[in-house]
Amino acid sequence: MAEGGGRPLKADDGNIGNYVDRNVDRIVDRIIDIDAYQVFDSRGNPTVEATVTLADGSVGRGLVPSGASTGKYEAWELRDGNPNRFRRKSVYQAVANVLGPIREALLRLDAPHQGIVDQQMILLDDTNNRSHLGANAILAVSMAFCCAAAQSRKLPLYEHLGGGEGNLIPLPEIQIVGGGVHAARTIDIQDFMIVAPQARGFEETLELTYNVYKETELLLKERGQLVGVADEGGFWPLVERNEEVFDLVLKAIERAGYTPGTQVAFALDIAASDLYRDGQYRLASENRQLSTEELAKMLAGWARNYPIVSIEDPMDQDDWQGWQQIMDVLGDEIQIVGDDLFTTNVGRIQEGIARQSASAVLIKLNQIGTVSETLDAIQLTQSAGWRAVVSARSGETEDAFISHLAVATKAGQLKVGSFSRSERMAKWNEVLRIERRLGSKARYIGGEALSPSFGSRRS
Ligand code: 2PG
Ligand code: MG
Repeated sequence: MAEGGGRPLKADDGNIGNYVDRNVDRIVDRIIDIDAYQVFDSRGNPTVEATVTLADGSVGRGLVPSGASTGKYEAWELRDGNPNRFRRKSVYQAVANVLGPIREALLRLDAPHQGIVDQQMILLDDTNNRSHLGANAILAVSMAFCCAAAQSRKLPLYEHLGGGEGNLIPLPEIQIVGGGVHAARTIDIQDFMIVAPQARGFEETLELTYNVYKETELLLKERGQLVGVADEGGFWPLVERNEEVFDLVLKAIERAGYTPGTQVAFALDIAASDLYRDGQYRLASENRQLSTEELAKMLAGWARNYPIVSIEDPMDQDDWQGWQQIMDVLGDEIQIVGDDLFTTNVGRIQEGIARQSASAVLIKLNQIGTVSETLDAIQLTQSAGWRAVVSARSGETEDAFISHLAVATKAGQLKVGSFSRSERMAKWNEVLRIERRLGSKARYIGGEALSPSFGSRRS
């Protein structure tokens, strides 16, 4: 453990806060208390919750999610590894790191704001991947401070994060069927999501999704193929081949009275890093091994046969050539999203931009560990003319910070899993609340979020 403290910071210290005038970096009252404790996520696994109290009485809370199909370059989630406590998954050390060194350092700050608070924790951790204090310890405090600062400024979180400009209600990408490591690999593809490009409003999109979701459930029941729901609330079906899921959902779309392609389209997360071993992609459910070229060909075939508008992680996180191939074949027609490839890391996003490896970046706070670095990742993505997709994790909580983040940064797209289970619905419901609060200032982006020009207009 680091001895508490770290060196005092100057306002221009370090490399975060590329925003010249970032809304979230307003100075607020001193931090007078920080608390942390272990709570539990949607899989029942332990996670960190922290509260930050300011001298003016404002209190903010931060709750950290957790991935299952994690990228190799993600910030480190610190777990105790003690076989006698929660099967090695307890987070008591991360909690102790908040209550000890992080608390001590942050209570000393004279003029706290998001950039300084985050930078202080980064310096205190002093590793590249936050493995000393734990990204779960750091993020809980970073989010809690952000919420306390919003309260202190008497602003809703989206306005604190984005200023008066943050008014863009995102296009939802909603999972209908879950697979991969979220469903014991019954099927290989992790997320079969739908988007509704023509729906005119957020609630209309939700209604359409609800209808397709319910029809899918009925169909699976009729066919005796329903196992239950996967980690993110999408159905866990008994199918022989990955492609059967397209046929299933297409049927559900039609039975719900919608036209596939125009009214409802597919967005996929292949989570290909989970399929990759020794230079090959293994589709275990079909007992097939594919080379990079063969996988690219298979995905191109799917894109010809089915109305797919977005593919996330089509290739492994280190298979940069594979990403190039996918961009060459599909990049003009389909949004190509990097999740494990980029891990919300500015350095990796920069590399991806230089190589033109994708056209969008999945944004997850706990992949990088602080609110400031997440905002930097979004800003870099948008300034390259790429699209940002704000995303939840498969292990989620009741916290809805990301709904505010998506609206505030005008990301344009939000992915939080399916249309069931409260940890998912909390995010959709929060967007409804934000939309209501914004009133006539709210703008729903709809299908425009997927057009290449949306990205470039943001630069
Ligand atoms: C992903 C996420 C959410 P996980 O891969 O995009 O679907 O999964 O949180 O397990 O990484
Ligand atoms: Mg993913």
